[in-house]
Amino acid sequence: MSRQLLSGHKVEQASEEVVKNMKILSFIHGVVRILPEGWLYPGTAPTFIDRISNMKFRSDDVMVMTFPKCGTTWMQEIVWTMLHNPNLDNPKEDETIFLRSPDLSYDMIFDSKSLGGSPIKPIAERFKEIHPGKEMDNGVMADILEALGVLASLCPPAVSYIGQYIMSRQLLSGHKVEQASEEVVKNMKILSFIHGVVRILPEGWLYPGTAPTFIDRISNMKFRSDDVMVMTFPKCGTTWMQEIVWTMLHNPNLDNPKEDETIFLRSPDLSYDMIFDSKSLGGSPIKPIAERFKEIHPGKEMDNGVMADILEALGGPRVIKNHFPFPLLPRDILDTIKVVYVARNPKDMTTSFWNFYSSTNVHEFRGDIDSFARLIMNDGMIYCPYWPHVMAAWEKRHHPNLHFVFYEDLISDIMHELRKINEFLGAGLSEEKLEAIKRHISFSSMKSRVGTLPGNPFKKEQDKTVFFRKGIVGDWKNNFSPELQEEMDQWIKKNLTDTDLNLSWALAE
Ligand code: PPS
Repeated sequence: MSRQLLSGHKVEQASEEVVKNMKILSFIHGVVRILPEGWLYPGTAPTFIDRISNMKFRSDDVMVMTFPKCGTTWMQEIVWTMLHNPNLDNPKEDETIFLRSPDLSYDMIFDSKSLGGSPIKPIAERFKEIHPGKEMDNGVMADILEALGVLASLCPPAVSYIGQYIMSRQLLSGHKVEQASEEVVKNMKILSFIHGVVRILPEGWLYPGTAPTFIDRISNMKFRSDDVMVMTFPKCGTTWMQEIVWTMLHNPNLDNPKEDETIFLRSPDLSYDMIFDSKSLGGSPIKPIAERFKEIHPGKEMDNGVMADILEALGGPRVIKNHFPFPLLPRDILDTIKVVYVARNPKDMTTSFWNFYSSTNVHEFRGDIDSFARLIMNDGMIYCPYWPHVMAAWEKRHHPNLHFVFYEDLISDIMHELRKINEFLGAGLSEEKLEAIKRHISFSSMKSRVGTLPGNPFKKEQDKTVFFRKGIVGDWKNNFSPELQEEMDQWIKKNLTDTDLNLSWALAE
């Protein structure tokens, strides 16, 4: 096990010898070392340390900080008395100090499981008063502190270590993280996820093992009111829409020299870090990204992801790419930023996705399109499930800050769609400018700029068609067997039953 804390520290399991020598039997979740200093703590500590990193401290907080047995309780009583009991007549002085001056390092030690199912009695009672019925397994101190009037973390993550491995973890969004089964990983036939694969519940999103860190980081991000996010399930027209939005906002006269900069930097991808894991890609992210990161933070390690820093340094309005679905983003994100969601016929998405993953040097899928499509339908491919992704956006389509568009509509009447996007963004572009933009974002024009659009990093050999492959509607017909067409039609129908999303045009005639 190794894990990185929000503080940047590394977590390692303590050696068996260290644990044995310690001769303390109650650390049933193992013992960890936190590096580089080497702090030794019970196995649950990383959860609670990350929770502290997310806490909102107040300007009138006073912390008593000590190495154990150095006078903590004495100093707590001095400070509490001065601030809350100067006349020595506050009836609260009879309350246990555990509640008057709660301990940030309590939860890792008074682990409810190792102490027979419950924290120290007055603490358990206070916790139950605050949250009747809530489990105490995830720690109690954040809630107790919050109820004291100290604003605790936004929505703390919770990790349960069972034995030596992370078996389940809670994201700031409230989602649970589980390791994907060995069978799922084997069937996926992609070798590059060296940090394993996780499922994020309840929807069951399948992502590389580093994803939880980055999803939590997004939960803590400060979005700006002029941010525009392009959100899609992969291969549904993300890059096309990024180029449309970026051009409208930053290059309406088609004379911005920045148009020659790679789209990775002009429109950074929130879901990049989990995929372009620097370790699985030989030690460094895609070159221009690595270079930009080094400019921003000379000497800083890239192991912890690069995107948050690159985004932070970007001037506005930022055009942010993102493949994560709404349920994994901050719940109120549409109150702050604008989102353009692009959906595409899942049959064409599958065709594009399979072609891409069969021919890139990033994540090489070793299998035919039938097996790939079946993985998509059975939620066994990375980024799946597809439907909850689309439906979560579809349900929000009337929100004034969400623009929902189908790839197929972009293909069938691009001017009509450009006008709508122009209005949604408030870009105020003339018809003439939109006509010029239409030419600039055409498939052939974008393909000719493959060097700045995401062509190069993916190539196996010099091949422009890996990314800009066909750019048409209905290519599934050239790739699907009749059986696969039928299976996908049934899958589409089944998933749209009881919804008001009609994709009859996506079915076989
Ligand atoms: S990714 O990797 O998920 O960001 O890919 P994404 O950009 O979503 O999807 C790639 C597909 O979009 C097509 N594309 C376009 N189609 C029409 N017009 C333009 N300008 C355009 N730009 C990109 C691209 O060709 C991929 O689809 P397929 O079907 O594979 O050709």
